[in-house]
Amino acid sequence: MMLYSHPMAPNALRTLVFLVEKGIEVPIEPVDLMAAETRTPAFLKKNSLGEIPVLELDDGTLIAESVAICRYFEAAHPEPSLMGATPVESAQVEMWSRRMEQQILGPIAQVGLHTHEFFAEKVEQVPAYAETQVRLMAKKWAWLDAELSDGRTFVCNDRFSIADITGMAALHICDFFGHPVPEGVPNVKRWETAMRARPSWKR
Ligand SMILES: N[C@@H](CCC(=O)N[C@@H](CS)C(=O)NCC(=O)O)C(=O)O
Repeated sequence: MMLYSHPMAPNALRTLVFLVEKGIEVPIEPVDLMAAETRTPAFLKKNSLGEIPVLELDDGTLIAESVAICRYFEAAHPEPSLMGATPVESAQVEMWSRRMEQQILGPIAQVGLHTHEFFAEKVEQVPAYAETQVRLMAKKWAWLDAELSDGRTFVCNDRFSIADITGMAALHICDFFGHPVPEGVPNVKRWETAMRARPSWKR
């Protein structure tokens, strides 16, 4: 088994944090993003989208998409459950996973895509669009703050899950592009402090 990954890449980081939280050790082959190793013909054979992470199983099966890789490990190692242990929990974690991906990770990722030179050949960059996404983030943090106003530490059912890990990936992008969580969202700050204190974040 081999995980093609890089700790600086937010989606790869999602899988890495998931594995640390599960206590699973997997051999990792670093892929140098900045050297465009994801865009070489050899890597494109592993993932035609030229993106990490990619998991290669011993029989040659290739699994791309960070959440798909997490789902594989959740099924193979159910404990501790990070994607919900019952039908209701699974649905709730999925709901929050999608919310954290679409409402939080998505907009901040668009800032990176539309401003960093690395992505210039990948998307038609519109820096003004990035500015709209920075403004949108303020609204999204406020939305999450209202959701967390019941005092819970974690976004779903007050139990750590992959939905929090997706939020951690968003924090990582916020750090990289210098867009910290703004003032005035104390409930988000409480969640952020808890995430940054986790051993998996420090790893
Ligand atoms: N939806 C994919 C997104 C993967 C993705 O965007 N990977 C980025 C790093 S975070 C990448 O490898 N980019 C390489 C490139 O654009 O050349 C997932 O969740 O795994």
